[in-house]
Amino acid sequence: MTHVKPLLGSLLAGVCGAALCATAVVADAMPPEKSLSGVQYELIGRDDIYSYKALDSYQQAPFLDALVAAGKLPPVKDRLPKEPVVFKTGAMVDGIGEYGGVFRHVIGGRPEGFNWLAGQHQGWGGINMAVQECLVRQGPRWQVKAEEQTGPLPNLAKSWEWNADMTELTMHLIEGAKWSDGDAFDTADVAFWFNDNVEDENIASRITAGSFGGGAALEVIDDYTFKFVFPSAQSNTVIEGLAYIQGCPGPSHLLKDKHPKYNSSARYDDYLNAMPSDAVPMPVLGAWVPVEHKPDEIVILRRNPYYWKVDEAGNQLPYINEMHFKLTTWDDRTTQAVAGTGDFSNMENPGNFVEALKQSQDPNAPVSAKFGPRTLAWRIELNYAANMASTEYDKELRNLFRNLDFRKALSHAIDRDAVGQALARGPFAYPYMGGFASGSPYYKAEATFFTPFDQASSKEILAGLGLADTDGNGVLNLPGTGEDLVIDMTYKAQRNDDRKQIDAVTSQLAEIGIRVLPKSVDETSFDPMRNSGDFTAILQRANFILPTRETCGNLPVSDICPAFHLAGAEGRDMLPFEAELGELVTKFTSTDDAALQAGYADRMQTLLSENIYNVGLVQVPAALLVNKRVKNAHPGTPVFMYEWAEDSVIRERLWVPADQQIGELLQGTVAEY
Ligand code: BQZ
Repeated sequence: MTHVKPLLGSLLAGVCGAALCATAVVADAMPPEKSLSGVQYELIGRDDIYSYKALDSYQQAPFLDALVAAGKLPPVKDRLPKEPVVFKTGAMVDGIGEYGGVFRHVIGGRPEGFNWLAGQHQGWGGINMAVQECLVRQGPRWQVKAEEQTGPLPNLAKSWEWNADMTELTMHLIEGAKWSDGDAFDTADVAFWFNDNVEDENIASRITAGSFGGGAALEVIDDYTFKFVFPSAQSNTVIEGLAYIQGCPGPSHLLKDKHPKYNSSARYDDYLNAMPSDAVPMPVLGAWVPVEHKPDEIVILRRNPYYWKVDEAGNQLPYINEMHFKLTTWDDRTTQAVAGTGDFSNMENPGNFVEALKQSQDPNAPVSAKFGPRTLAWRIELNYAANMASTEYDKELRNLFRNLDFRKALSHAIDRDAVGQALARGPFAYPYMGGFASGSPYYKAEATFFTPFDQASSKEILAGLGLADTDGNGVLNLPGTGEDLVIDMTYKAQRNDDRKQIDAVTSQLAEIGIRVLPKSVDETSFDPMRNSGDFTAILQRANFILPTRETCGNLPVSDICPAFHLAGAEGRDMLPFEAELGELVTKFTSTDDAALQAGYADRMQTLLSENIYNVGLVQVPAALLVNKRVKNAHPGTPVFMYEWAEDSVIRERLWVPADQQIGELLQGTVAEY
């Protein structure tokens, strides 16, 4: 029997049922954590990175001159907005760049489609973020000093203000920016995104209307001004929800006609597939436009001649002409970055750490590797929607999941040190108990409940729940249906590290009489599967760092959030702590007081870990690998903090000296519509 720390004594009253008190609460302090982080950097002011300003003159990538001369493109000054985003030289480590060349990404995902408004992803690994631009921006925020951490940075919305009682947020869009096909970007696009996607319940938008400030309404004021009207007082924190992947308008001039609201013969399925993955190019606001997609091979993007950002010398960005996304595997991304055949990797696969670190020590290695804090964490999500189960067996299983004692039995049965060593030998992994990963500014070890490895407790708890191996086959039988306790556990087929953890968990749970049946799902179709709620359990990596980022994936903030606890036809049968979790999110977003927010986050962390909302496994740090020939990749850029490194490294500002540039496959071309 493990000890219960005095600090956690108050918990006993709340959670242990009379018969189980001796074993049900086995809480302990988190073991000490050893940091591997070797990163140091200087923090700067919000406005030191970029501002919005008209310059006297503008230049463009030289090959565009011919297109302008041939009348295929308007002159650069007419393609740029009135006041473009101007990146400041002082914040660029290698300064103003040279045009041209290729940036080679390697990714494990495959584009699901380009209708991100309807929730589709484009294959991850930075391709989503190359095409989507959002109202505000999180990536570069890691560089901003604490005193100026007032929220995300501007992007398509260049400024905003609140009314006196904080119920109306007025936002001002950049004026005169254009989609990559030359169409104007304005409030028509924002209204379409919000009114016809976010607020349409038939569409699995990445932000849900109900959770955004308690149900906001959008009012268009003029072409470049709109406001959100909230039912109750909000704070700046609500703006966090308007960054990637949530607040990113799409081309309404193309999509509107395909939306059932505007086209009586269109169905929602047609709308979802209005921008299929092979229909390139499509209009984007991002710095590069997909112009070629060879399935399972490559997606090639070319510079967007209408991109609305420049440097202080008036050079239109991006500097790099062509982006490649080779479609292979996530492990290959690291292998290729280390070998120098790829330019970028979020080294997040512990299986590669030791080898990659060794190779990158060589001064001639194409990349160097430095670890940041632990921000990558894996967990098991159990499906709590018993009232949506389609069979008696599923219903019994889901009811078992809903029982905290059962979740404790699972958690105690997992040897997290062994799971960590199965991923990578060495000091990389640290136990994860759900909630915020340890690299989150909101993580506190003292607010985190730790359930140590203790299979004797697991067995006792399971026996107390009436689970016994009645047919002697080594697997416990469910008291109701009498069937074997088998948990189908879904994971992403392409993720080796997930697979290794499934294997470890399968053998560890077998030791307490629970059979895990691993089921792999292709990463491309994983999201629709998860959103449908049609699974028993999922093992996957979660990136819970901020309460406001992908909130729907983690917390009960609306009927479809999180996917592991959907509301059925009769509504959601809440677990005892879920209402409070939802309220904490509302409280968190309705204040700007950092101390209050930290308090709410601590409470979330406690609720999440003491109730084992998800069964945490391990968490690891990651290291960003960028090829040394690429300039302006700021040292210390974290793999994942406010956003993934693809955004934090500010790719539109990256450049490669002409003599080190790699030949472009589609030299001289831009997207044609
Ligand atoms: C980074 C990221 C950029 C999604 C995805 C992927 C999806 C999840 C998550 C990561 C990949 C890379 O992560 O692993 O390093 O490049 O793309 O978007 O795991 O399956 O749903 O949240 O971002």
